[in-house]
Amino acid sequence: MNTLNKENIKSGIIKYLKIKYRRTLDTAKDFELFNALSLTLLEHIIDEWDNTDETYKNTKNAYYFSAEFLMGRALGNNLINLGIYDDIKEIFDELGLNLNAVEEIEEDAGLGNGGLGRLAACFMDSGATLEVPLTGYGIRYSNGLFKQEFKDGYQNEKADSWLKYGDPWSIRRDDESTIVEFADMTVKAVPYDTPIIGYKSKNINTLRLWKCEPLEEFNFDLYNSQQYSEALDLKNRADNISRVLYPNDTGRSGKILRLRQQYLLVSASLKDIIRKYKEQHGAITEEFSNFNVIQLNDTHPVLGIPELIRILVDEEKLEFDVALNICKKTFAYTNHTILAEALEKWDAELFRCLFPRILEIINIINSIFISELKSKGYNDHQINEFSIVNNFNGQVRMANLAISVGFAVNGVAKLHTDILKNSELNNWYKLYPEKFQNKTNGITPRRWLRLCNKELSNFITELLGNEDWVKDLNKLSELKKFADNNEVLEKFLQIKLTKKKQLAQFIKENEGIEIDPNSLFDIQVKRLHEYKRQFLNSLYILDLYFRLKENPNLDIPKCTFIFGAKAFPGYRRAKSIVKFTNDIANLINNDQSINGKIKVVFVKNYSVSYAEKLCPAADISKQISTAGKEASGTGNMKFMLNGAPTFGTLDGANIEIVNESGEENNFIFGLKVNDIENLRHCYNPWDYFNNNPDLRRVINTLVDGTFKDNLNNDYRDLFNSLMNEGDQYFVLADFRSLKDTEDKVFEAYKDRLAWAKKCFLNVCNAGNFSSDRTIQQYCNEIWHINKCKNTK
Ligand code: 26W
Repeated sequence: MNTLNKENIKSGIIKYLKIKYRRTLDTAKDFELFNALSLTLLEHIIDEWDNTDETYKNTKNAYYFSAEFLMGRALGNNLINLGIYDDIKEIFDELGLNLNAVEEIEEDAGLGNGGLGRLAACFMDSGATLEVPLTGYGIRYSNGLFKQEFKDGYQNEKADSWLKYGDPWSIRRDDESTIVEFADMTVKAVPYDTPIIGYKSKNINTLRLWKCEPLEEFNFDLYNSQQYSEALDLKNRADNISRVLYPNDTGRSGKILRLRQQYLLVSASLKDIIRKYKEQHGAITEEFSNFNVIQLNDTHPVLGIPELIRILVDEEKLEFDVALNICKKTFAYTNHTILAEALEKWDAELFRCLFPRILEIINIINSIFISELKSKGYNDHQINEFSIVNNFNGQVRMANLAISVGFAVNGVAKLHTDILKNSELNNWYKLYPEKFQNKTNGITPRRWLRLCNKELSNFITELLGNEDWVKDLNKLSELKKFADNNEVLEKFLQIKLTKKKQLAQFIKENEGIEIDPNSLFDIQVKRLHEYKRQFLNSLYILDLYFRLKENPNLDIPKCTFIFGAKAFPGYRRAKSIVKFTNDIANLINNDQSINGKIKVVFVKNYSVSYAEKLCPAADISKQISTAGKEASGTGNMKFMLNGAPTFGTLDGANIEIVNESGEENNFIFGLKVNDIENLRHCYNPWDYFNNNPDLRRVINTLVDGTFKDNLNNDYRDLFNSLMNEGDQYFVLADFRSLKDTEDKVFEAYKDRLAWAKKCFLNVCNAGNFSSDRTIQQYCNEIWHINKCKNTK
């Protein structure tokens, strides 16, 4: 970064303000400054970006195929990774400009639903920082995940127009566009490249996202004959493919759109990889897999397997067997969930309509696979379980395709991988034990500590004497020697209070609710899903409120319960839980009689940038999924890294978090996986309902008119989910244990320094949850790729 100095940054900003907006520093709006600063920085890194491409050319590269990249904002992160945040802040201060306002004007790139998409984003950061040749391939949705608003407590969805201020960090590469063919239409995939800047490194990796466009802007003949909408029809059909992240796929047309997205992603990306390979190595041979490895992020990009075979056989004229062998050495698959409904299955008939050749290839792969199973002595019943195409309903099972062809299958936390091996995918594990691996998830310490909590970062750096921990998070363990140092703990508490004040201010501005920074911040933020049990949390809070009304002297600290969650638009129960929680918040926040002793805030439009404000301000990280259901969780790691104890079940990565930081520094409750297995066949929620008056009282509010649900029967349906449909997620069974554990929190919170020590030890022990560790394991154990430093 030797070319960057104060003078040329300043002149760069002035130049771009002038040529893009005809503005000067005095008249520029925040979004204009955001663009001008971003372009100035981009200009300065282009050469290093090019050099990194060169550096990676002759070595093995890994490609992360993902339908989601939940990147969030770019500017602040890039400033941190370039190591120039403080310099830019100084320049802005000198110019009388507000850097923070410029950071805040940036829209999140919200091209993902939740953990899976955010993990992909963290992996990109770690890949660049570790200086490994890792490229991300995805889709450039014009609209990311919807913007969430509340009306009368109900969730409303609005289009997310993240591109409204431009996207200065991406570069459109028309010259590297590729053609993608569906049976009924041919489209163009245009790549947009975003630089992924390694932390204080000269390596700049690439995230390449495809935008779908028509081959021709419009049909000239139709336009001439004044059939204007018909003239634009093909354009609209092409644009629709990358218009929005995961449209509701309940109907046939939604399904078709999603399949088109998936095929667009894999077809364009594979052609790109093959073009580059041929430029470097000439004709394709089995050598291909010595230079390329593709990680499939869940089943969404699994169509890449038959598509690679199609390209190799039909276009490159390889034998089918050779093409299949190449695939077997090229693809690895990550599973992110054991929820049956999330394992993708598609009607073969849809494949026939959209890409019949792909279906043909899948059938050939399947018949080769089935002969292998027969020769191994499997019977028809067993073969049917393994079969890629389900003989009974003609559905293509994407996970089966991925596991049968891919050379590696991994889960995302120890428990999750064990469940895959021992139950969910046990038949596969017995067939191919060598394929199964665990790769516990991680988060990037750059965004999730260094950027979002500069106060704590600076303190850590001060204590350790250097910033090495940002690249080597295990260094945090060296902080343990301060765990009994009261001066350190006081300062640590002070930082927490600062972050709570900042959050309180933001919440006041954005949600219009005042919260007390001196209250206990108990935070549950994540996608809304029944298994994550936001409902259990709400029911608990309502019970606490009732008890407080009965006994105003109840011995609890002042508490603020914060929720953030988006519900899938078609997921009725999730939306009812949003409404219920908002109703509870309203009831409690407006009841003067409890003197603000508890408050509930459901922040709207939870996002990456909101998480960056919430995680550093939490006193308690709530991770209360039904044991066995949360594959890993990564929000839990973000809270831990910022010093919040986990209040959670023994599920997903919570288990590893507690192993690292000690049961005494966290609050573990509830049924364990084994308990649930044992209870499942004899579980009766009515037993709990009848035996626990407090529980009964809160559940009855769903049907006794305490809350109104616009006569949609939404609350009756929630009641039924608990009481008449067997309470699948064991909400009633875990209620008492949760409540007892909350009491332990209240007790522990009284002793300030003892509390601070728990929090501090969470920070000290978070080293293992760096995505640098995770990516290093992918490199060593799956991809077999090496560090490749850009030295040009
Ligand atoms: C088929 C459509 C679809 C798309 C996305 C279904 C479900 C999703 C999810 C939002 C997938 C997801 O985010 N899974 C999460 O992945 C994280 C990263 O591995 C894990 O930490 C979470 O436990 C898991 O729920």
